[in-house]
Amino acid sequence: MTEDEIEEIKKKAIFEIANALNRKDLEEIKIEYLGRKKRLNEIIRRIKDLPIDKRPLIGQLANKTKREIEEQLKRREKELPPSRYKLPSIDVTMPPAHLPYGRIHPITQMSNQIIDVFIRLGFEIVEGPEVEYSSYNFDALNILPDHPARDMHDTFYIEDSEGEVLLRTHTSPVQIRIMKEHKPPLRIVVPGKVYRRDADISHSPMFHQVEGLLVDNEVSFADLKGVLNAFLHEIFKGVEVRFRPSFFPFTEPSVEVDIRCTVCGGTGCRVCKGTGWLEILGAGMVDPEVFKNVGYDPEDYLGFAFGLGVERLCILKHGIDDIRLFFENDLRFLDQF
Ligand code: FA5
Repeated sequence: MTEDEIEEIKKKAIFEIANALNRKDLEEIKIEYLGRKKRLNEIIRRIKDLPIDKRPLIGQLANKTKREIEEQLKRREKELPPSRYKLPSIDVTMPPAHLPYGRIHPITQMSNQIIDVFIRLGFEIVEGPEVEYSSYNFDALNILPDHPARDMHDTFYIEDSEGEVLLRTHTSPVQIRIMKEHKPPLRIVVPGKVYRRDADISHSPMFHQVEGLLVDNEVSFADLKGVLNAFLHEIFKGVEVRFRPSFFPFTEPSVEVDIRCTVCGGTGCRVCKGTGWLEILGAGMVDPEVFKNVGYDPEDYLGFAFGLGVERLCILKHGIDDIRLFFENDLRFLDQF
């Protein structure tokens, strides 16, 4: 072992240190040159095998070289940018962080529940456009040109050169679309969004309806009552139901259906406005004029239709007092369903 060998080691180490690109390289160089069983320490360890007169010189040179390499390593370390991707150690046995689960919106849950009941009763689901011709939304349903529902104050109209176009105000125009394309027997339910210029604690400018339509040769008001009773008893177990005469331009006779107030049980409260009853849907026997508008002969066919507000049902089922809660996207509210 000569001074030249030590000098050679020093030169190589300095060259490698100067070319190190990161702290990991530096760490490897340090181990290679200064590690316990590596180059310089190996020389120091073997000094005892040298002739006695050479030992002090080689020993001093080896120690000096070691110090110089250490200094060079420190200097280069300061030049290099701090390592950015220092990975923390990972404990693979740790349980994972809690991931919040998404859930189905209460209105969608309610719609699905409603549709499920009608599927079991043999109805098919169909959908229609939310942007609709006023001829389908109003005229074909026998809603005359001077009807207040057609007013700009009640309905969102859309500019269109093809004719009068609007955001549908109910799901009933889908009755027209289906009857124009299909011959009876028909048994459909239509879930979907509808739009009106309404906004207070029980009315929203966008809300959801489920429409029902059944057309066949022999259909009676008793069939309508039977289907709606079966439906309401599925959703509100054991609740008392009443049918009240009403008016819709597209059904004759027409009814509104009430259930016993789910909040006070019928004694009268703020929600049922002291009446003990809550209106839940509109329904009736399809008006012969509507059949004529879609090309059916009213002598051949009879039918019933109904339309219910999904938010209304959801409010009554869960005892919620403000419809706007459904659309504010506050997770503290939505997480409860
Ligand atoms: C209709 O929309 C008729 N098309 C229903 C119908 C269909 C009758 C077939 C006969 C045959 P009405 O305007 O009453 O009817 O609305 C039906 C339900 O929608 C109401 O009972 C109410 O629950 C709900 N509703 C009406 N306006 C709003 C609103 N702005 N926000 C939330 N729910 C509403």
